[in-house]
Amino acid sequence: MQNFDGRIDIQIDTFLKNDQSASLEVPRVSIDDLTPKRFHHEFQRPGKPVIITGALGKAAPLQIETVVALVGDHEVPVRNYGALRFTRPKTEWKKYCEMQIRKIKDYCDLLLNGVAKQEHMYLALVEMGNTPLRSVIGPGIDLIAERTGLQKEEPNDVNLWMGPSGHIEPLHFDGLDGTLSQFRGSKKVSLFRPGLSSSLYPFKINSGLPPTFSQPYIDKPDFKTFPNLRKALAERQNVILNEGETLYIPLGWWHEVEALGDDYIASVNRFWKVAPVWRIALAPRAGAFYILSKLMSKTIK
Ligand SMILES: O=C(O)CCC(=O)C(=O)O
Repeated sequence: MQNFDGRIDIQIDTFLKNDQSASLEVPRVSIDDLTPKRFHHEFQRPGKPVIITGALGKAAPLQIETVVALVGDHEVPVRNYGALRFTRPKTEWKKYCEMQIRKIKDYCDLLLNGVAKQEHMYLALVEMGNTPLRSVIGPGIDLIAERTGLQKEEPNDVNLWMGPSGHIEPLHFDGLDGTLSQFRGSKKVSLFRPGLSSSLYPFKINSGLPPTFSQPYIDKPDFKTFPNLRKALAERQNVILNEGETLYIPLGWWHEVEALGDDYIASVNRFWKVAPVWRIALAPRAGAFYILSKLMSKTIK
């Protein structure tokens, strides 16, 4: 059983202070200093996370009023985790979350009146490519494509994430390269390299939860149930992603994302082709998902 009492928090604080996470820094690079050649050699080819600054320009901060004016009437799926889910061990969850269809403007009301925070409701991964909001959030992402040489993984374009401060999107990895761009507010992103996967205890296939998600809570670790988690935590990389910044998350890197501040955040992510394709061998678990998705879309070459 997961222990949620105060004693364990104190032990964790002491543990985290003594670990090596402070020395594992993710570099920041200005968009002006990037060329496709540099990005490919320093970051994409070796599969190294990097924070890109200055790409989003005046589009950040993206205000809720702009979102409501441009796409308020769009109906989208909203993740509803419920007030109690994060008080229970993830191993007791029956499914990842409930999904509700809402108009974006109605979700924004819930963000402003505190209900979204109380009920852990998150507007996540909502495609905005064919909407009027693209004209605001798209140019920064297009600039990133131009300066990094990253190539969009069709058919996805720009995905909107909006949520209350304090929300934590649980630790998981993706089967593609990704960027997360902070259009309003800031986020804390905890990163773990793909080689640490077994120490992060992914859910088993057929457990009801996706095998791309990790079972333990990394900030309330239960070392009795998950003893090897210590190894992963010793290499945790914490990033504060500020408004206007973009984090490159290579294929297979585990990431947990916490919304900071005291009201709401807005972010946009984009998935990119993995290049060179042999990189899937460096992240075998994510590579398996990559190959599976290619087979399913019948585009494997
Ligand atoms: O921002 C978040 O809450 C999660 C983002 C994410 O998982 C991603 O960009 O891959």
